[in-house]
Amino acid sequence: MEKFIDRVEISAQGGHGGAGAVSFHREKYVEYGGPDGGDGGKGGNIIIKADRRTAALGHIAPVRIFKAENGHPGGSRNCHGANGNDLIINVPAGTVIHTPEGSILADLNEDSGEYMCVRGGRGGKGNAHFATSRNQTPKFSQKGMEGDKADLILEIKLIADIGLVGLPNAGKSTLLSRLTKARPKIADYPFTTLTPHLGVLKLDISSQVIIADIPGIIEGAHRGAGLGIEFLRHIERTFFLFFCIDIMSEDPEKIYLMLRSELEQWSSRLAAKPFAVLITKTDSAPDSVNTVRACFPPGLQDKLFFISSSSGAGLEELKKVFYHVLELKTGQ
Ligand SMILES: Nc1nc2c(ncn2[C@@H]2O[C@H](COP(=O)(O)OP(=O)(O)OP(=O)(O)O)[C@@H](O)[C@H]2O)c(=O)[nH]1
Ligand SMILES: [Mg+2]
Repeated sequence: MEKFIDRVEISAQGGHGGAGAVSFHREKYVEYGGPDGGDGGKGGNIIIKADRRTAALGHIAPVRIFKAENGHPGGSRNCHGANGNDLIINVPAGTVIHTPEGSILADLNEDSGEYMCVRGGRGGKGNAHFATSRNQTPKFSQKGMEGDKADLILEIKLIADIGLVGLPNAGKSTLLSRLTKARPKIADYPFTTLTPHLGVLKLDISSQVIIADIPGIIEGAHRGAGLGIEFLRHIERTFFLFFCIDIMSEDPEKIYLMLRSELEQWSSRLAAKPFAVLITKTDSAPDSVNTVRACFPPGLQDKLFFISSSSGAGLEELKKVFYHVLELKTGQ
């Protein structure tokens, strides 16, 4: 399977401006024609554009250094050099552009969003501009200017409404495949999911919520344990989180608190999102429901849901949560 590339560092440079020309008007019987060197063309800009057909950043990674076309030099007879063509870099919607230091320059959320990351250099003026009463035959012109340069980081943040958070093997991918047409890999070993997946859950004819399945998180993930927590950025924009916890876990509340604290390490905004706690795989231990329920404090009781992706038990109950998420989404 092709690796899903969701972060690339690039160097972008606008095209160099074309040089202005040094030229003199030539015509039969006119001995001293005036200067007629045209201006150089402007260097091309680089534009990063959100494009619906682009799904990842894999096409950018091997290139890394982007340079727009240079402006063409000016010609005689006041002929203006052609401008360099702009270079367009297509990226998926949801790509954030930031500096290596982390300041966000653009957030290409909309399908048609675009951001001019570097401008091409100005073309130089031709010698026609420099004629004065004291020097009617200037033999010099301006060079074109260099294009702007920038080192940038492009990062995809998937746009989902609900994020699934849980230990590896908690049943997140199974839930996604039960609720949506997405078919992430499912297996009974940890870290089956290595890259985020989205699934679309149709609620009715006109509404849907998008669910993001991400890799599992283990204790210490913020220090790099397991697959780390970098991929949490994919659920930063969700409106709602599902903490998924296997009913067979020894201490479900401890797992819940651990997941929460790992999220907190990534961003307090992420940790503050509305959420539900989904106790998964209830078919494997139907008798444990009450014991597990009792593990959680009173304040969390109305956020607890018991589900089985295998039998479908409890999934109907989730509907009201999905409609609540829809309200959060449309009411923003
Ligand atoms: N009995 C039962 N098993 C389930 C259920 N849901 C998932 N499983 C099993 O649990 C194992 C892990 O499921 P996944 O969906 O891959 O778990 P995950 O949370 O996506 O795991 P990672 O991708 O590693 O983080 C698989 O063997 C599934 O078949 C369920 O409702 N009932
Ligand atoms: Mg998975």
